[in-house]
Amino acid sequence: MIALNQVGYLIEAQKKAVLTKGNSFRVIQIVNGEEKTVLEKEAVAFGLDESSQDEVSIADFSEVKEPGIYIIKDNTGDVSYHFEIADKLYKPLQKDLLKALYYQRCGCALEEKHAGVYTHACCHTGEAKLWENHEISKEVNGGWHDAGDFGRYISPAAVAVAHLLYAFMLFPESFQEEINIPESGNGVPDILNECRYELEWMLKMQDEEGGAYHKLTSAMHADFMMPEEDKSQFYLFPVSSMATADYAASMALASRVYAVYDKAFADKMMDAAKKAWGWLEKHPEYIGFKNPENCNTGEYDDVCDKDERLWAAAEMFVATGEEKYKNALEELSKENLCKTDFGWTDVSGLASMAILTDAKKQTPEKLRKEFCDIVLAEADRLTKLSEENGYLVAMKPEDYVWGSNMVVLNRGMLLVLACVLLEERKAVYENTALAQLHYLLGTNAVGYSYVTGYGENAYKNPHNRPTECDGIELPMPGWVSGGPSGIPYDETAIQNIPQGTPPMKCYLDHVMCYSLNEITIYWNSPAVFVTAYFNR
Ligand code: 9MR
Ligand code: ZN
Repeated sequence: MIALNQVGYLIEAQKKAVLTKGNSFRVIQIVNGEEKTVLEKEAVAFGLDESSQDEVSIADFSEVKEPGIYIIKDNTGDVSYHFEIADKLYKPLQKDLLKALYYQRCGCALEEKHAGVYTHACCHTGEAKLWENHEISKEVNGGWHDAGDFGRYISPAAVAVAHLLYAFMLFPESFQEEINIPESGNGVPDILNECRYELEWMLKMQDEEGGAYHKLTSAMHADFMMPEEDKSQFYLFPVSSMATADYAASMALASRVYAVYDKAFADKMMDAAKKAWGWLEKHPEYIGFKNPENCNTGEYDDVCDKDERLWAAAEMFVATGEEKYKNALEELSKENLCKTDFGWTDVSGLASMAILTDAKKQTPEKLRKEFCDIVLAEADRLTKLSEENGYLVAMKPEDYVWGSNMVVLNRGMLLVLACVLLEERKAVYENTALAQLHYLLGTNAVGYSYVTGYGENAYKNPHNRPTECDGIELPMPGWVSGGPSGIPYDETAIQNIPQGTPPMKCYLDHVMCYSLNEITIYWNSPAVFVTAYFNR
């Protein structure tokens, strides 16, 4: 096999393909259907890659810089998929990664004008009952379906929105184009229009005391059906401290971003953030969430809420500059948290993001430096990890968990943040960040591009109810798959992946493989962040 980024490479970027058999290669440009060899070279033996158990060689063709369509052939007769060399290469990808969220909109119809062939009627509009008191109902329509299921959960929502809003704040020039959603053309960038759909729903998810309901789902996951066919009763599940802290953080962040576009909306979100913060003060103890009996929808449980509280303190402080949030931030910073992670379980990296990208630099210099050093040290660690990996991805065998592509992309985000922070090492971090994207788009041991519609061998069967039920052959483009997991959970994966398969290869492009091939809003959002950086 010859594994490479099937979308392709930026003109000035490092370009490396991975050969599993060959040791020399030719780069061939396709010109008017004819093959033209532009480079012949030896590959460099790497040895055994631990996560895939492949003996690989690295084919470095960075010197090829002429824009065009290419393939690579090696001395064993292996041929790569087609790829492109060009500037602004990841623009369409970024657009579709973001547009994918529009397809998750709940509580409205997706019209042909915006959804093309992927239309569906309005879904999930009934009132939800409180799980703990069925006598009480609330209207909480809207938001994005979380994933391949129809549930809507606060922590994942908060994290996904945060990734997107930071992408916009840091790289606004990458979001000038419209993505054809109902609000397009209203004078507000579409990324903010799309996020607002989620934020408006989130505003409804707060109880009178300021706590955020952990989730809004049916009791049991729906069978495979179109969203509008799912008539099950939805419930509001109890408030958790994790969800409430994520809620405060994302609302504070959003209030900052939207202030220049819609002051009233921004103020409303700041009020919601303050109310949530008030709840957190009243409840300093950890209040987790466990699925009650007779409920199997997503749990999103976490054993610790300190990272969520830290993120909330950071966002509240950056948004308001108020002393009490600064004090909380300083206190919570002493907790033993990694401060570099951007996933739904550990959001402490988002606190770093808030502090380090705050243009007003309000955080005391000593604390700021502490966060900065931690982020840069992690970027160095990831760079080393990437260099020591046969497929150039900053992952260890044990990192292939449910949603491993999120780990890859969150690491990409961290590297991008490091690029923003340290000019001197920007080239190095950019290179490593791109290597994570290359892995996602095909430089991996299974030879798939893990984004639908992007790459000659893009996966096609995401675990996503509308995709399976809409009668349309191809899934909508721009969906990131969860990716390989060393410990698969679903039946299909367990039955079909032999024990002992190396973790990078524990993947199936199968619709029933929810632990390997689902889609989620928060696996796309870090991909938007990373690609937006390279589309500046
Ligand atoms: O992404 C979540 C992953 O990190 C967890 O290991 C897994 C099991 O708890 O749950 C994943 O989240 C799923 C959620 O529970 C329900 N919606 C679909 C999500 C993606 O599979
Ligand atoms: Zn719905």
